[in-house]
Amino acid sequence: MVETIAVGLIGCGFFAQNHLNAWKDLAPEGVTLAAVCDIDADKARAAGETFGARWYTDAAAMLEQERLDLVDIATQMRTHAALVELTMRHRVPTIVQKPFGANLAEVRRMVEASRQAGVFLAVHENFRFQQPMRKIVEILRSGAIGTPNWARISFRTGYDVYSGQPYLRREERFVLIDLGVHVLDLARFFLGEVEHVSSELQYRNPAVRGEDTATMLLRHESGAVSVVECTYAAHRRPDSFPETLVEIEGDRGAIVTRIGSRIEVTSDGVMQVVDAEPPLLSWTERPWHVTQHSVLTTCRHMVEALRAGRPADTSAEDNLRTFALVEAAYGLEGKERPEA
Ligand code: NAD
Ligand code: 89V
Repeated sequence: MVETIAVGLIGCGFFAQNHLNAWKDLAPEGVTLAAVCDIDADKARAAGETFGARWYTDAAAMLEQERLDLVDIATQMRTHAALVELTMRHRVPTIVQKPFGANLAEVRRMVEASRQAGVFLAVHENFRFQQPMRKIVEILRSGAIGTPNWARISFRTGYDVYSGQPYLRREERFVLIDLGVHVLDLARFFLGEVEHVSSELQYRNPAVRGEDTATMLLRHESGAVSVVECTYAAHRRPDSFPETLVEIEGDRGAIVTRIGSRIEVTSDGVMQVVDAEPPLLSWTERPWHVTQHSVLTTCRHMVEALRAGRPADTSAEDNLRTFALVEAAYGLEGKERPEA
């Protein structure tokens, strides 16, 4: 009999709808969505009533009144530090949506708060948990392409992300912190730690404030080199949203992904196709389903790590390394990445 995990969700906005559904789907695995919270009472009430949870408009009140085993923070980045400070003070294990914080100083403070408290803190960095990305790591570990020494990790879209997330238009630091954080994390996931990063940022869409295109060049500690790209300003057909397209070359072969979660693996001159498309769930729909499905696998991973008493793969300490790459790509072009 597994111990029940009572979850409290903070933030019931656009993306949190996926978290709500994921926690509901994990009920057979011993997870209960006990409480939800949003400063907007209409959103908190709607989430509470739809998902059968008690609802609050004040996170401090929720933490006082509930006995929670896990808090899931799905608010925007500028609110994360204060909410994490609150949950660490209550010694409640916590997951935070990406971007972990608004800047490196905040992220370091959150990591330190979790270290001091000795309490589980992890980042909901779901790209690593997408089915095709996990399959790629499985192929790399199998040795099928030999030692990986070059990669391109690419998220290029013109999909209208602004209709669901209008605040993105107003961000001064935009695509690198919003999307670069995902693809830089994938670069670490596939090729290991990074010793050098350089970047070029572009402002292609005059209707948005921040940079909407980032092209990064990374040298990994292994000696491998990767080109890591993201843009919300591409005009392509077909549009690959929300898929990350990956090419990795090794000394025995290559991995190339195509739209539709199709992975072409060449090993010693022979090419095979692997279908890594996630299933459609009752609450997922195209084109978002690859992302939505990964929310479920990310939440499941968090619960498993918590139950096992080990840090998540995307623990606070791990994600600090990804966040440091984002900051390096913004500010220290061509220099060594800041120490995590
Ligand atoms: P949103 O603005 O739609 O939702 C955030 C909600 O948090 C709002 O309803 C707001 O009222 C509430 N809120 C703010 N401060 C609060 C507080 N102190 N206590 C309780 N509630 C509070 O934003 P969103 O688009 O859902 O984005 C939320 C986060 O999810 C962002 O960090 C974003 O980057 C991330 N996101 C991740 C993915 C992904 O694939 N991982 C996709 C989209 C968004
Ligand atoms: O992660 C995000 O915030 C989203 C994405 C579409 C990439 O999932 O913008």
